Amino acid sequence: MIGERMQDAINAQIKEEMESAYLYLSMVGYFESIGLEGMAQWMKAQVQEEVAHAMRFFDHLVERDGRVKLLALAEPKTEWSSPLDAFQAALAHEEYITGKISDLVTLAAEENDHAAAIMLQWFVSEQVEEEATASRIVDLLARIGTDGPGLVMVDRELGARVPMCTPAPADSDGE
Ligand code: OFO
Repeated sequence: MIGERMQDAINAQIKEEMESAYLYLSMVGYFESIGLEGMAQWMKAQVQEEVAHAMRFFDHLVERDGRVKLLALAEPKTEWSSPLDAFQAALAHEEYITGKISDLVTLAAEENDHAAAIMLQWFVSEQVEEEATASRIVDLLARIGTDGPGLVMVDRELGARVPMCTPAPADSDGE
């Protein structure tokens, strides 16, 4: 059975992960609106990843007889001044999430919650990757500036990202 402090903190983290998904989904809309479909595709895959992160926390609570309590999500921003501005916001958001994971690790130690500590190790490594990926894209976009062909190239590269899972096509008999 999970302790109450950790249960509340994990419920709060489920909200953080879902807000990450919501923010990135808003960025999908932004990239679609300016015709950068590769970046939109990349962000769609990121949305799936964030929902999967929320589900890891959700499942951890359920497995340990905790109670899931979903909290209201904040409305995300909808406009950015450029693709670089959007990816800089994504990087800043990942840095913020890294801080949240770090707080959870500290709490797990305080509470002597070894199960949570082990589960959180995956997130510690994942955040290193999340920040590195966003940072690499920010660097690329900063280097090309507003150069049209460069932007098209980066858009094409990001569009090659494979989503975690693709929904099965609807049955032809309508089921
Ligand atoms: Fe869940 O890692 Fe991004 O936010």
